[in-house]
Amino acid sequence: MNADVPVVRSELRGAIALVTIDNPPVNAASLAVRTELKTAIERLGNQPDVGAIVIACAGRTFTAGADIREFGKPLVPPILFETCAAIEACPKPVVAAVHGTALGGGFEIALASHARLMKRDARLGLPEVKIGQAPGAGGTQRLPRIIGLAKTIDVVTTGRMIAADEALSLGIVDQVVDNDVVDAALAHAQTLVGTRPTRTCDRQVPPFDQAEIDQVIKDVDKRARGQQSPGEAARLVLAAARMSVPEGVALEREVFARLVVSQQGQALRHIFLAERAAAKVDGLENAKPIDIRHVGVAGAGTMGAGIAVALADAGYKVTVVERDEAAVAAGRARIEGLYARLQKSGRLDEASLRERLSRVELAGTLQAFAPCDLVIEAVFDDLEVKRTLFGALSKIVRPDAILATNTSYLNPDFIADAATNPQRIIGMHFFAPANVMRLLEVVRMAQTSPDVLATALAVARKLRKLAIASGVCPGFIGNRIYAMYRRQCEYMLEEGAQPRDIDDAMESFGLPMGPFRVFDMSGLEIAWAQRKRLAPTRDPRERYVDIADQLCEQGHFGQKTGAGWYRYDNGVRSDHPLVRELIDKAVTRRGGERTTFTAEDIRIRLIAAMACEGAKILREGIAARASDIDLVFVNGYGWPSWLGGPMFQADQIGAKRILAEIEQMQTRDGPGWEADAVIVEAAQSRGPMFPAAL
Ligand code: 3H9
Repeated sequence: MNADVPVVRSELRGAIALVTIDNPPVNAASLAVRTELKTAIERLGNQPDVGAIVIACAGRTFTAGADIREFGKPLVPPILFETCAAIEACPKPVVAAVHGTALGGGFEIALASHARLMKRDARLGLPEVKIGQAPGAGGTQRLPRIIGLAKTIDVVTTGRMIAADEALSLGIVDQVVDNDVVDAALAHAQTLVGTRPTRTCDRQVPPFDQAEIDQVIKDVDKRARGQQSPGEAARLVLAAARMSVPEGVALEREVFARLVVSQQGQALRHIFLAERAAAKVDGLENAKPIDIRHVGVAGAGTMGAGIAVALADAGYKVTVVERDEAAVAAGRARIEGLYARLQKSGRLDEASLRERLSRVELAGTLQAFAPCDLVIEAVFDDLEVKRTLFGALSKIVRPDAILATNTSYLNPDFIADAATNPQRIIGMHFFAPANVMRLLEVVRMAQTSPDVLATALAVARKLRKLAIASGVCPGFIGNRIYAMYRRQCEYMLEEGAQPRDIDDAMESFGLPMGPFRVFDMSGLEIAWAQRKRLAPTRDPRERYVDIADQLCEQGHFGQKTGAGWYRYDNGVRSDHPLVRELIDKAVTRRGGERTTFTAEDIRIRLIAAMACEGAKILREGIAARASDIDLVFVNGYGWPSWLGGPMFQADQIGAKRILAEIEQMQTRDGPGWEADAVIVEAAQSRGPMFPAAL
């Protein structure tokens, strides 16, 4: 933004001053906005020919709140609460005209105004917790004076959006408007000329039941699972019951200042900005996405069924093909089962269920794919099976129809090779359960055309998935890094750690489940099959731990067989004596020396392993940015967003310590553990290895 161009303009419409914030793209309350808005309100409030004021925003939305890019830098006054205080104190009535979304500080500007009008399709919200903050410009103090403590706690701790009908019924807005909201606000302001402004801070918090509120706050802490900001926000709301607005706002500022520099605050802002960055994929400047309406899914196993449901949920017509009648029937049952579960959980009503199911047809012949614009294969992960399928599909679908492979480990270039016109082939790597998991790795192959890549990204958006563009390599971004994480987990067993030590360490760090619990939940047999497949090509110098193979040989396939890395009796997990025995033998074979690992040793070693591979992935151009890797782990591997992802965490530990770990891996664990130059250089310069998206 050019510093000389004003971002707030005002004009007189008769006795009403219209103040318009114009700070694209989302009218964030930057320093210039805060300053100019405060100055305009103070000036107009004292201008004799002004009877009332309307605050509106230009462009697509009302203000989206404080400018996130200013966070973490020294705050330059006026800070937003001062601008809000000037609005509330204005001697002339101030009316907010909300369109688009009024979020965070944007909603707080509206709350400080004396009246609020909103467009029917507009939404309000205090989503600060999602970026690791609590509202800091009066939101936790003014909103409870309008809607009470319990409802405000819900709004500030979930960060959910409030639609117009709800806002009206809760008394947050004075009017919901179908036509031009600025015209309506000007008319409303006219009716207020000469009246005394009604200030929210003069209102009392409605009566409440202290025991009920205490319980609500306990529930918030439990649901937050380690994230600080929801609890902080809830406690600020509670303060509104015993403090004046200025006192409560002073407390808000203290909390805000603490959270903004906290590691969680930085991590969550990094993730927010990382998502925006991930949407910008190089090489698509002139690409034209193809219109996709009808999508085929080859294979109706767990993955195929989940993909079909995700597509039907997004409104696509879906054709699912299985090899014979029995497989078609099983596929149909699987898809109906997924929907039945959704219905049982109350997330889908009968009418929507019927509507979605009506979009899905199943067939026993590949010819059924003929009218499809895109076919996604989710058949058995075997190169020849997939090549045969792509060869056959090339003859059935239109020459411009896109073919996507959902392979996790095979080289998609070899699959593309079997099709005519490989420019239209792409990888779409879904994560199970495919109708739930947000991550979609979109794999750009050597010959994939930009239009096809742009189309896959557009489909991902329609599926409400987070698409991360990946290049071709074994395991793509996520599974390739995860494999190195897994290897270090197993190496630590061979050095004397128990699965529980490693799980406890990673769970106390913040992961919802430690690695060995995850392995048991997913099942051990797929990785076993993969290891057997790769055995002939494995580098003999590579350190290899065979405990998992031995477990599989003894039928330990994880939770579903009652035993894996742990024993499971009626859902109760306990250590398994066989696992201990295999670990003891492995330690003895390695010389008998046992290492005692602290939780910190384990955490740092595993993050170093991920950083080591992540740096290589970046060097090879498989991932465009380190923040894309973080997004993969947050959206596909259960990392809570408040940890910011493994690359972010590696920099929190620091390059020097990470390098020291990797150097040990290199001498101890054989090839594959060399530190990339970016890590070595960062350790020397004490700079970051992976600059965050902040
Ligand atoms: C707050 O208000 C604290 C206060 O209580 C107290 C203060 C003292 N700042 O998402 P999009 C950028 S905390 C700076 O793709 P959409 C975004 O990075 C704030 N920039 O568009 C992107 O930039 P680029 C509470 C922001 O239409 C561009 O705008 N508010 C901000 O899909 C377009 O964004 C929030 O947490 C910002 N606040 O969605 C709201 N917001 O083009 C966060 C966006 O360079 N924002 N940008 O990549 C959102 O939820 C969505 O952006 C919004 C638009 C719904 C507004």
